[in-house]
This record gives sequence, structure tokens and C-alpha cells, in this order.
Amino acid sequence: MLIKRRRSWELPENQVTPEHVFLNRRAFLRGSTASIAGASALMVAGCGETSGAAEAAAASEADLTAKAAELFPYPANTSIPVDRPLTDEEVASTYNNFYEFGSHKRIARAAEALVSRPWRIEITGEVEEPFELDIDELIAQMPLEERIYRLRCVEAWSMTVPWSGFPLAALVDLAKPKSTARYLKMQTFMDPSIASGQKQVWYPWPYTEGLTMAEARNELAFMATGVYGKPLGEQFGAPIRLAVPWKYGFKSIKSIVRFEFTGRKPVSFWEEIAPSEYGFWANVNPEVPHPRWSQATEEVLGTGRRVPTLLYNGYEEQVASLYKGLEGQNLFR
Ligand SMILES: Nc1nc2c(c(=O)[nH]1)N[C@H]1C(S)=C(S)[C@@H](COP(=O)(O)O)O[C@H]1N2
Ligand SMILES: [Mo]
Repeated sequence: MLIKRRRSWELPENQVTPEHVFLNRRAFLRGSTASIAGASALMVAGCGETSGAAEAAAASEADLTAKAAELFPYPANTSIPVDRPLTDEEVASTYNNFYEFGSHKRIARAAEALVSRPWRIEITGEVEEPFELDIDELIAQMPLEERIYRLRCVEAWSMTVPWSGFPLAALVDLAKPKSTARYLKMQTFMDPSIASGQKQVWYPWPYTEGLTMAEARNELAFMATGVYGKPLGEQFGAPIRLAVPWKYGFKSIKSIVRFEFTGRKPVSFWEEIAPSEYGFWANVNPEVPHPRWSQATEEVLGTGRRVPTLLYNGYEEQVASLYKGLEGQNLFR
């Protein structure tokens, strides 16, 4: 058991070298595509200006991402045990929920339209002083580490991935919330010109999620800036997404631009769409079925197997104390 556990932690480190090669190649490919587009735009003289700007933006995204990649691998935090093998990177990278780019799982290609660097982040609301900063300025100040987490989607599938990032508690400390802050509300970017899903006006864009301050400070609440030993691909929610593994996957909001500390409980995206099916807490519990299906088991992506789902997705020891005294609330949807 222990040996198996160690192995699953060590795996991503072993994979790091080839992944760096892959990343550099990807950055190179992007850069060169941009230059080809730029060059042909120059030949069609007259409308060079906007194309030139697009070229500069694409080049700087590739350069900034390559620069961010130099910080990898982040040191492994092996204190949180995981008893499942990692999901194959190819599987996890091609089966994603990211409604901004479509209401199906094959959004990876479409999500590449997202320009994930440079990326501004706003920290606002009930804090000593609201401020904005760049994603890489933020990363430079944070205690970086890699953790392997399980993710259980409310649709009853799961995966196990190595996130790189930092504890959300460190961002909370940087923000200096006032005592009036009771919740942390987070929001995804809003740009229907690149995210065609956001043209579907019946959805309450931008995607919004929230945690209590105690949840946000829990040791498991993690901000991921990378996965599989390199910066997040767009489909995973580049350049920064939440990972709260004891809750259903929809709480783990992607591509965050705004952190707002507030006295009022935020209404999240899925809660607003279907309050009888999705709530604020959304803690994993195999004994509380979704109104339309059982949550007792889950399909482990890439294995073709179903396994029993665990209370708090197996993280009861770390999080159960957060919910003492709240038993009357809808903690499990
Ligand atoms: N902005 C945004 N964040 C999101 C979603 C989304 O559609 N938009 N989907 C959520 C859901 S339902 C799940 S299961 C996870 C999936 O994360 P993954 O694609 O990295 O596996 O992202 C969550 N975060
Ligand atoms: Mo999900």
C-alpha cells in the first residue's frame, strides 16, 4: 500500500523531462503559426495592423507560457495520500467539462482560442485594499507544490491527476480579507468572441463559484496553475483554476479572473440554472443520489471500470470538521 502510494506521487516527476520537451515544442509551434499568419497578413498590405497585434499577442502568450514552464517541476507534496493510479494524460486532456467552449467533452481544440497569458487577476470585495495583478506575478509570490488529487464529477465519472499550484490559503493571506468576509466568490473570464458557449445567453455567464472562508483556508483547497508537470492547457482552465477534491467537479472553477471576498453567499453557475439539482455545498456523498441518477459508484476514466464512490470523495479526514453543526443544510448536492 505504502509503496504503491509513493509510486503514484513519484510518477509525475519521472515524466517531467519529456513533458518539458513537449511544452517547448508546443510553444514553438504556436509561435511559428503566429509568424506565418503574420507574414501572410503583411503580404496583403493595408490591413496589417490588427493582424500584427494578433501576432504580437500570440507570440507573447507562447513566450510567457514557456517562461512560466521554467518553474516546473514544482516540489511534490506527498502528505496527502492517494490510492489510485494517475489517469493517463491523454485521457484527462481530451475529456473535459468547460461549457464556455461547448456542452460536450471534446472541447480541447476549441479551448485553444483562449489567450491564457498575459492574464490579469482581480482581488476585490471585503479586503483591506482591492488590487489587480498578473498571473505570473501571483505565482512568483506563492508557495509552489505538486499534489495528486482525485476529481469526482457530479456526472459519476472520476480521474486522478497531478496538479501543480499553491494552497488557496496562501492567496487568501495575500488578499488580506476583512472580518466581514464570509465567502470567497470566484469568476471565470467573459469573452463570447472566443468562447462560443458564452453566446448561449440562457446560461448565467460568467461561470461563478464560491466557498466559505473556512473551506477556502482548508489545507486541501488548491489553486492549480499546472497539471502533468507543466502549465495548464486551456482545456484544464488555464492559467489558473480551483481544485477542491472533496466536492463535485463543478465547484472546481476554471480560468479565474476575479476573486471577490463577500459577506453574502454566492450563487454558483449550476445552482442558478437548476437549484433543485445543484447547490452551494456540493460535497461528494455516495448515499445522496442526484435527483436523476445514483451517486453510489463512478466510472474511472481510462479504465473501463466502475468503483464505489467515497464520502467526501475519500477526503473525510481533512474536511469533515468543516461541516460540524451544518448537518441540516443540503451539504451533498
Ligand atoms: N469555467 C468553468 N469551470 C468549470 C466547468 C465549466 O464548464 N466552466 N466545468 C466544471 C466541471 S462540471 C468539472 S467536472 C470540472 C472538469 O475539470 P477537467 O476538465 O479539468 O477534468 O471543471 C469544472 N470547472
Ligand atoms: Mo462535472
